[in-house]
Amino acid sequence: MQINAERFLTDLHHLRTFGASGIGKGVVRPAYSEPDVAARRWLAQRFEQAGLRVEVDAMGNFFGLAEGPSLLMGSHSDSQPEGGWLDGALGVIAALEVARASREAGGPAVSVVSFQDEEGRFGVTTGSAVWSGHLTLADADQLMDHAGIPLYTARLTMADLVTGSIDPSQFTAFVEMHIEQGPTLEATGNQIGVVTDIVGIRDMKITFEGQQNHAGTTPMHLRRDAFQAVSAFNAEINERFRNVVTPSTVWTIGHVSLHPNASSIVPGKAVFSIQWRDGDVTRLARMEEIIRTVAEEVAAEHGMALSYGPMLGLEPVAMDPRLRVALEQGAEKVASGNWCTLPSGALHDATNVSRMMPVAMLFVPSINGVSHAFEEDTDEADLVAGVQVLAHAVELIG
Ligand code: HGY
Ligand code: MN
Ligand code: MN
Repeated sequence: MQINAERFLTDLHHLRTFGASGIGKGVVRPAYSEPDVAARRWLAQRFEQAGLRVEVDAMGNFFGLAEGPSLLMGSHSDSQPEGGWLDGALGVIAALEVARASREAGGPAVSVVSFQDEEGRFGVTTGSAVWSGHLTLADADQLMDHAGIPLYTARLTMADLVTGSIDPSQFTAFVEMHIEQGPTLEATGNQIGVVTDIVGIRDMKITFEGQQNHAGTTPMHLRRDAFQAVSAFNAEINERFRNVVTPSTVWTIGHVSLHPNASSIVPGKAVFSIQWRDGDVTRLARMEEIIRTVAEEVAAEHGMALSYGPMLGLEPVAMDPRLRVALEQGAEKVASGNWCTLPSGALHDATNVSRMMPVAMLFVPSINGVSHAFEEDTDEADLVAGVQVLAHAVELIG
C-alpha cells in the first residue's frame, strides 16, 4: 500500500488548528471542550470521506468503522491542559492514513478510533477505560475535574453525536502509533521505537484540612497550615521511597490547590494529586502503603483532617508478540538499523484495549524528549517514516 505523506501531514496540521494555543504548535483541547468536540466533528467527516462508518459511544469515543472484521488503529484527540500537537493526534491521523491507503490498495480492513479523555481530565484514560469495561459509565460519570465539574455534565456537550455502543469483537487487534514523549529514541539516535510494554499507574487526590487563620497574628507553633502538611508529606515520601524505587520509577504531585489561596491567610485546606508509575505491581502497592502511612503520620503531627479521593489505576501490560514482530519487520524495512525496542513510561489507551484484544505500539522520537508542553514536536520525516512502518506492519498482520 502507498502512504500519501502529503495528505497525512495536511490532516495532522489541520487537527492542531482546533484549540491552537498560539504558542508554537501547542494545543489546548481538553476532553469535551469546544475545540475537542469541533475536532471530533471534523474527524467524523474525514472518517466518512475515507469510506468508514462513524459510530460514537456514550463516553464520546469516536470510531470510523470498516465493513466486517477489521484491525483497529488509533489513539486520542483530546489534550492535556497545555498539550502538544502530536500527543494522541498523531496516532489518530496515522491510523486514518493507513485506513485510506489500505482501502485504496485493496488491502486489509482497518478501522480508526479517537478515544475520549485519554489525558484524564476526569481520571486516567477514562474513555477507553469505560469502553473496555475497566470502569462503568455510572462510576465514570461521578468523576470530577479539578474545577469540580462532573463527567456526566461535561459529556452532555456531545450527547447529540452519540450513536450507541461499539462491539469490540469486530476488531482483530489494536495498533497505536504515538510520540515517545521521552528522551530515549533521540538519545540513542533511533528513528523508530517498537514498544515492549507499558508501565502501570496509580493516581489519587489527598486532602489535608487544618485551620484557616491570619498570616500575621498566628504564631508558627499554633498554626495548622495545610500547605506545611503537603510540604512535610512530600519530603517524607521522597525519603521513604529511597529503598523501594528504581531509576525508572516516577511519582508526581502535579496539582495542588490551597484554600483560600491568599497571601495573608494561613491555608486551612490543601487538595493535591499524587501519581506514581512503575512496571512492577508489587512496587506500586508498596508505594501506596508508604503514601497512606505518611499521610496519616503527617495529619497527626500537623493537626490535619485527612481524606482521600478515589484511587484510579492501570496495571503494567506487555505488548502482543505477534504484532510486535510485524512492527519490527516494518521498522527494519523503513529504518534499517535505525530502530530499537523500548518500554513506555507514558500511559496509553492500548493498556485498556489489551483487555479485549492483542495490542502493540510504535513510537517516533520527541525532540528534546519534551511532551505535555506546547513545545512538543517531532521531525516530519520521522512522522512519515512511522506511518510507513505501520503500513508495512498492517500488510503483515493482515
Ligand atoms: O500521562 C500519560 O502518560 C498520558 O500521556 N496521558
Ligand atoms: Mn497520549
Ligand atoms: Mn498525554
